[in-house]
Amino acid sequence: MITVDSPIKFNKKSLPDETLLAIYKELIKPRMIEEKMLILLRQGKITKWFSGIGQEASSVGAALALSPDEFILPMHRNLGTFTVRGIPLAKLFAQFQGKKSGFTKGRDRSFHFGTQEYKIVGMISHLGPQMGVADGIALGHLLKREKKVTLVYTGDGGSSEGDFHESVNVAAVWDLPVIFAIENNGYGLSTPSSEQFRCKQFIDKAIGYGIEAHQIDGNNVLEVYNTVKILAESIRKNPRPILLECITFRMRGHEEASGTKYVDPKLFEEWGKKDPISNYEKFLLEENILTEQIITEYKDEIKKEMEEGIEIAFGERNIVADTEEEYKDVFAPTLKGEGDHLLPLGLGKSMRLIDAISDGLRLAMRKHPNLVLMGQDIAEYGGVFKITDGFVKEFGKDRVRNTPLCESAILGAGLGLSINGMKAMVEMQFADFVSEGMTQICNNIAKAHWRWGQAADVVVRMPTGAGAAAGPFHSQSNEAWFFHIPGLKIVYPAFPADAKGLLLAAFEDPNPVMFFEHKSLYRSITQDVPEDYYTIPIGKAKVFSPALKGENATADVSIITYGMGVHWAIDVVKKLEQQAVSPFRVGAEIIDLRSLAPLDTETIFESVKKTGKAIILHEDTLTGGIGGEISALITENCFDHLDAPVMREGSLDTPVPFTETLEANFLPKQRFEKKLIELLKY
Ligand SMILES: Cc1ncc(C[n+]2csc(CCOP(=O)(O)OP(=O)(O)O)c2C)c(N)n1
Repeated sequence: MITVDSPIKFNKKSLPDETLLAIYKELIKPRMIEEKMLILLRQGKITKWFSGIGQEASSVGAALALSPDEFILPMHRNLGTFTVRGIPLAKLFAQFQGKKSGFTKGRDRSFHFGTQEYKIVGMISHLGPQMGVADGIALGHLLKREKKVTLVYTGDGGSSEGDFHESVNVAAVWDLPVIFAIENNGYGLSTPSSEQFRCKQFIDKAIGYGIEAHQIDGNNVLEVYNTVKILAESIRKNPRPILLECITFRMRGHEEASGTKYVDPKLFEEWGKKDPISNYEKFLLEENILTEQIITEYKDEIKKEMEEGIEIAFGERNIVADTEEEYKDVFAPTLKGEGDHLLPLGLGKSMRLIDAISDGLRLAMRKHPNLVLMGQDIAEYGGVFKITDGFVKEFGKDRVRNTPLCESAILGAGLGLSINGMKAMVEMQFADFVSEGMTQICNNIAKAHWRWGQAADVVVRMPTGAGAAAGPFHSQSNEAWFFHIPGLKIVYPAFPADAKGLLLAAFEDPNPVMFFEHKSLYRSITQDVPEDYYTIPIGKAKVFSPALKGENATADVSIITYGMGVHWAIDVVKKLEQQAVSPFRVGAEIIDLRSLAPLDTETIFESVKKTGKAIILHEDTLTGGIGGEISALITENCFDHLDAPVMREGSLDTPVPFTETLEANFLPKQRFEKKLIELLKY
């Protein structure tokens, strides 16, 4: 563990007395709030507290050094960030108390919130994802030619996460104006640095990323303030990431319930002498800048503000749950016009699925100048499937960005761009690789609006599916991973015209959309697609009956499917029709879901109530697939109309095999035919 001087050596440089006093006042405020919180905790009036006592200087010094319109992304010990930014204490305490007037309406705890008003983006529990978000915010500033710095905190523990590596790496490659402030307090929960990393100090890590680094005494508020001021000024002129290691110590346990048994008591004694507040106070008194009278004045003022805040927050009635509101806030409302179905006007042109997606993407880039595309090899190379071929020429490299292999940081950057007023598309090179970014999608992006009202305007494109003998890591169907996550929209078109209209709708929608594109359909299916701009509403299925002939013909089975399943269903129905599987006429309504979330249950139920028989088909493995959910919905809602059990068919419950024969056996097409006949015979 690295130590700092005791007593701390302050250098006021040319700072005027008023500034030195203002810094003092800001420094004691979080300490006073914390001391009060610890009392409330003992009284059982609050439930949990992560203390930053001993670390106030790194939060306060940095926040004072930045301009109020520059984003800060704090962690769980940075109360000083919130107080310096001037958040009214009543609102802050209401947040801590889970009251309605808090920043998350009681939905998330403590510092887990963001606020555009105060330019703070609070953490999610997973720690590391903050850094990718900071990258995105900084990228937004860079692209808008705004000379602004973004500062993100992490701890010595959180810096072991892959997100640290990815985000610092992306920031380095893209010259992003970010200060990565590492508060090195020697512990990650109970784990000492010696069991967390092998390098001596964090500034050594910066060498590997090719970026600049500085190490400072994190307990010396003037050193933090002056350093961040100088670095921020320099970054604004010459955008680049800088790693700033703040050496400090946590004077209490990880959180109050965890105790401090795992810390050598000598450390508390040693670091107690290096307390950021008492040392600074002593310095100012010795310099005759501060007096006992001013100290009392400041403390009385803060005490009054605190007491008023506590009274308001504690006086606010507890939240009464309103289910409708809970649902409503999962998604950002679509602005006027965004949800409208824009019909195509012009004539169609024959396009393969891949051409239609490329065309949609191009039109979206023309329509939304703030849209940024990010993905591996998508720039000059045009992406592995060539969907963005030629895009760099038309839109430039700023907006069509090759990324390092850093899925998590890039998805985080997508959210960061959105926080900074931009739109983002992230192309997964293959849908399989999205597992690298699950936290960002499922915990950060999906929950942002419900947690603190921040729209996550991110489209994630997912080249998916089997059929090319590509083995278990380039063939998976993983839409069900996301189907279970509130806050995500999922689109999965089966035809070129739908793909284009739905992709354009996804870019109109301010919410995160997972856009699945079946790789085996990219070049195998062609359709007339309108060349102009149009959208198809997300959440609307399409129904058709391929084999029904004659005016009075009726369907006697509903096949509910999507993606490749739609084409398998059409083939099977046509085949059975041709064979005239006697005595059963195959009158089928195929419901091409097109969107999986929101799911068009109305269309499904309407069809099933008419036909009385339902089968769900998907390429995804059967167990835990979306078919199970649809089956349950049909049983619950259409039971009186059913003439047979609801059936499902999907791929085998194994990983996707490589060899062609094994893959064909894995996929459900053949079994579906048998199941369908079984259902018709029922
Ligand atoms: C991904 C993840 N793993 C584990 C945890 C549990 N956890 C919360 S804070 C913490 C320690 C963090 O240490 P550090 O980053 O050094 O910050 P400090 O608490 O010392 O300020 C751990 C292990 C978590 N929140 N998220």
